Amino acid sequence: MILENISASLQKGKATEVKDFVQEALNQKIAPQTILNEGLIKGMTIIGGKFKRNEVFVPEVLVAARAMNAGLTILRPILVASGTHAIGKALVCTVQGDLHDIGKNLVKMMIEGQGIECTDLGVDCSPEKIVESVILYEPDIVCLSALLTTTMMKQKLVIDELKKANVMKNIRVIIGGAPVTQDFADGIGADGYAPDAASAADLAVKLIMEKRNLMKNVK
Ligand code: B1M
Repeated sequence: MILENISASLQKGKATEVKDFVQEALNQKIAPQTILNEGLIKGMTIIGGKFKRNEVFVPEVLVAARAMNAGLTILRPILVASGTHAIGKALVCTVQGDLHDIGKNLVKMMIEGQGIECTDLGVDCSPEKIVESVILYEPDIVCLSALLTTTMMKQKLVIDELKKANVMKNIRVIIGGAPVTQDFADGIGADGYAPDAASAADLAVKLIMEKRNLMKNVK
């Protein structure tokens, strides 16, 4: 019932209600992951379907997205609490031309939950900005999110620019987002693809561990 309330309030864009229901669900000892998947993401998926069928439009989707982010502010500390000490560093962003940030925010949250320190570059990030940030922050992992078929090719552009800047050997690039697939990731030379935020976090840990072992063998 409470999960349905979260989903319904999110669809109406009622941010305060969503926050209250998320808190109530936590008080009822419902697992944070269940609240996320069966409350927040479920509501957003329903809105996505209505958006596709032209039953709702950008303003409704925008308020629903704000309500989703409001709910995530309550869940965030709990979902990231498991990470105690940093095992590595990640840079997360949504690529140039793309303003969708909910999936990216979830990836950041899950990665932090695995004890990986995260720098969030936000949305609409140009390849130049990403290259500069890689040089500045020296992350182990770069996470690129793209939600539009028109922006997924920007993920390739970022990898091309990272190669040109000669920094690919120090990092591992993970890509994801609704239109992205493993085949696409393989085709553009990404080090990994994850279908969802939790898998992205698992993959980040795996790649950091592999990278550490590789470095050890080189020394
Ligand atoms: Co947009 N939008 N949108 N939108 N929007 C989609 C993506 C769309 C599929 C809707 C549709 O038509 N059915 C469609 C894209 C079509 C396409 O390209 N094939 C679309 C469109 C067309 C547009 C505009 C062009 C609409 C317009 O203006 N006419 C416009 C573009 C703006 C721009 O970016 N330049 C636009 C705008 C917007 C809003 C601003 C209104 C809003 C975004 C608000 C925000 O993010 N703050 C919005 C929203 C909310 C959506 C939908 C409804 C929901 C997206 C979402 O947040 N889902 C979306 C429809 C849909 O997806 N059903 C849609 C929940 C989120 C948890 O899922 O982001 O997929 P998602 O993340 C998942 C996985 O993809 C994965 O993990 C998450 C789950 O754990 N993942 C990764 C994501 N990044 C990852 C990175 C990884 C690994 C996994 O590794 C690094």
